Amino acid sequence: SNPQTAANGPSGAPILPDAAREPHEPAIIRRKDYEPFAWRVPEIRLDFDLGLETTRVEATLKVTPNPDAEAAPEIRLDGDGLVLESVAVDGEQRTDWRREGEALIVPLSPGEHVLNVATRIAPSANTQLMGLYASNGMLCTQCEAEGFRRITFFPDRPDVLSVYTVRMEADAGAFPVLLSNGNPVEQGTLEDGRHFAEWHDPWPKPSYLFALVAGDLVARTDRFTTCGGREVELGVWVRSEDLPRTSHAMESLKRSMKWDEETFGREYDLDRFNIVAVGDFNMGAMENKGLNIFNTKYVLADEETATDDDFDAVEGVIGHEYFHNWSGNRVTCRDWFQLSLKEGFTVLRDQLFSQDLHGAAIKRIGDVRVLRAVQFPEDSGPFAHPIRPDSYKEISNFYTATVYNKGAEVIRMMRELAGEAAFRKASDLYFERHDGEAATCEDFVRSMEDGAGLDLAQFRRWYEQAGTPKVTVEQAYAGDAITLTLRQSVPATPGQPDKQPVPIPLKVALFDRESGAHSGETLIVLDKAEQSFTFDGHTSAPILSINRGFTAPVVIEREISRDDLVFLAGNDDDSFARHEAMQELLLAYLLGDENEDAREAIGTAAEAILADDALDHEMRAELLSLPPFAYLAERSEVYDPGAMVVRREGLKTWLGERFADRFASLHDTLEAPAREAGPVGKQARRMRSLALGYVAAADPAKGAPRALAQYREAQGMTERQGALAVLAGLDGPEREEALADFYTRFADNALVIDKWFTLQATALREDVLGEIEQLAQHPSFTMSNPNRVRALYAVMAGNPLAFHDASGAGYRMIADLILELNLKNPQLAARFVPSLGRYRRVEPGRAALMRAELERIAEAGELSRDVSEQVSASLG
Ligand code: 0A1
Ligand code: ZN
Repeated sequence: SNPQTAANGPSGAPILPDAAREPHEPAIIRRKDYEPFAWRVPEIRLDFDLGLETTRVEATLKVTPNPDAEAAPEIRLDGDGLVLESVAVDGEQRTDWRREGEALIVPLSPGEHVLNVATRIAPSANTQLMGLYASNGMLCTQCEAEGFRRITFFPDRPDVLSVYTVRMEADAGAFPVLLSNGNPVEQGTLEDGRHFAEWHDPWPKPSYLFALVAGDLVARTDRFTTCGGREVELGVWVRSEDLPRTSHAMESLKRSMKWDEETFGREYDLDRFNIVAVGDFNMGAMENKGLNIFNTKYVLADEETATDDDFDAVEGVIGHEYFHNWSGNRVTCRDWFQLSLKEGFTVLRDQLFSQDLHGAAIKRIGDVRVLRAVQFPEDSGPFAHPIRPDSYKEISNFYTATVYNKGAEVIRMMRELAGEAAFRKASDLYFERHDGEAATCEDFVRSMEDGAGLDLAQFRRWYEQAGTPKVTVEQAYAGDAITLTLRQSVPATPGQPDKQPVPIPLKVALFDRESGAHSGETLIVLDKAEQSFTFDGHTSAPILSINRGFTAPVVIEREISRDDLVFLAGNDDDSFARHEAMQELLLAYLLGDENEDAREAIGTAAEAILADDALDHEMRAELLSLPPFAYLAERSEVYDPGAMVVRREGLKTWLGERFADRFASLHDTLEAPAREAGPVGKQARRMRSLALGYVAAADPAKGAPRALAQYREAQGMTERQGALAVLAGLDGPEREEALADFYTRFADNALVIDKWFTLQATALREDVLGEIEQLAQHPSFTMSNPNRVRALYAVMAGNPLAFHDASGAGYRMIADLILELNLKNPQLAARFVPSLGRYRRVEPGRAALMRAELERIAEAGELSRDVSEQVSASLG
């Protein structure tokens, strides 16, 4: 046999380095180097002999030369950690193949061929959770972005589209359910207690959308009839004990299908749509064609165990993955630099879906809060990249808030510029033009231009430049006219020292001081470095409301009096702008010099918000919520976490004292409404728990028994968690009772135990870092489950008292975690690096400690590509 078969050691274990291990500097992949693949693979058949310890895979590829590419005398197939058994071409065993690193190269003469490659893999040993892996005794796959090469040798790139036929054979007792993409074709029993199933997916797809699931699962089933009359069988597959928590997921799926028909004219295209919930998953969920695989966190929900926010997150993620069937699957990406083509668009689609279902205002405020707390810091940090990056070392590192959330904002701006109807026309054109193709962001922009009649020449800079633009606003009032002078600057980011102006659409309104009203909104587009806009007909200087609805993802700096902000916080008819005015008041106090008047203005605005009967309680709570630490850090010139905790929590206490009676009475009177079904109950629960937090901030001795009562009498997880979040930050027997009760009550529910870890790791307590150390030793803690790791450590990294402990012990804890997970689960490990990478913005003492931890990681040797790329970017 081929001497190179020795690439597999005597026991069959590969002796080649795993692709995830990078002894050298990882190579840089560049967008400008794109070349089409030399071959097409119109069809692939996969035969799986499934087992937890060993799985055998036989792949049969039909390959033909790609007429759009330069001809090649061989085919290069990606691989990663595979044990190669045999290679055949057109039915003949071949020995003239060779390996280049992990890749398999097979010489091929011109023309059509059938390639046969047999490999073996070890799902139980797969701790990276990429490729085929085991979770709670079941087998499942994750192939995006480059996981398919861990299953079989294949051109694992999104521009190679194939029709898949998959046959799975397994023990019928351990794996009674066998699922794959598309529609089921055949199933049957075999000898020795084994069985098989065959699935066929008629829609050509890239390898990253392949999926299979084998396990002891049960399904909630339902049906959906599409607008074109297709009967679709729906299934939500879970372990049997989880079945009672699947109805919300199923209802969300049906709502998603209907909404995409009505809003985007998109109809489903298979006879089956299956969702499987998996307990061990690196991300939220995955849009595999016809077989979405989900983190259990985004499927399972009932009132006992899931909060209102959890319910909304399930619905949003179900929508997101379902919407990918068109924006991602029917039209996919040419290469991974185009990731925002599917992700930005699909995030926008899921945001609009949630807005339509539950109201636009609250959803928009929440989405912008996430953008500012996560994406803005990324955009101003060492890992800043355009929504369409120019280069990467490890693509997994680019599943970022920039590609996803800023990507969505960029498409939202096009929608704003086009108007809803024209945007829909352009979206239809995009789907029609590129159906069945692997497209680019440029294709999308061109469809927007042609379909909506826009000129987006300059707008394309949003795809090219990183960094959050800053807009300053000056106002001059003369005669009866107000002139706004706007200046924009896009900050320098790594590799992009000089920036060009971008078009910034800003919705504005001018409030008349006397009447307190405005005479309509205008959309202005700032597309130069400096530009003036004049509005006449104002008999007195009006009050400017700008970037209403957050039409552009920018930072606005304007000179505005405190009184005018108080007016807008109490009266702006755009809920986002109203919320924004309140946030500006809060930021002015929290980021400025401690100032009695600034705090007083917050009190005046809060008074009006508490007294405004026209507000629902959810919006009231939204308006009265303090900005998250991540955004305060981002807006600080030099962030001093210790001082910020004192300032922010001090403000909370001050507000709690000032409105002590009001918050106590809200907590009392909202008890009954909080038990109601529907939006009224949800709104009441939100305000009630916020009020509880203010009561406790002002007077822990009053807060603790109130919180314990809310905990004990809670009718569902929203009330229970709301109470426990407050108690977790206090001292005393109430805290201990509730935490102990919570643990025993939900001991067998992993997702709720995650909350138990999270609630304690979030607490702003003096020795929270020591408590987190203890929690890491708790028998329920495990490094093998990503949800559990995030529940403790991702939360810890966001807790200013824990992470930024002045001793540096918090930074060391995160660095140790990164090193521990580095090879075991590189993706998960790499996600923790940016928290240390933000050291440039932190006061010098802590900054030095943070940087030292990054250096310690860099010197630790054998880093995964994921961690290595993040660490070297962070060190700059
Ligand atoms: N496309 C998915 C996100 C996703 C990406 C990578 C994954 O593997 C680690 C998993 C999921 C989405 O946008 O939902
Ligand atoms: Zn997505």
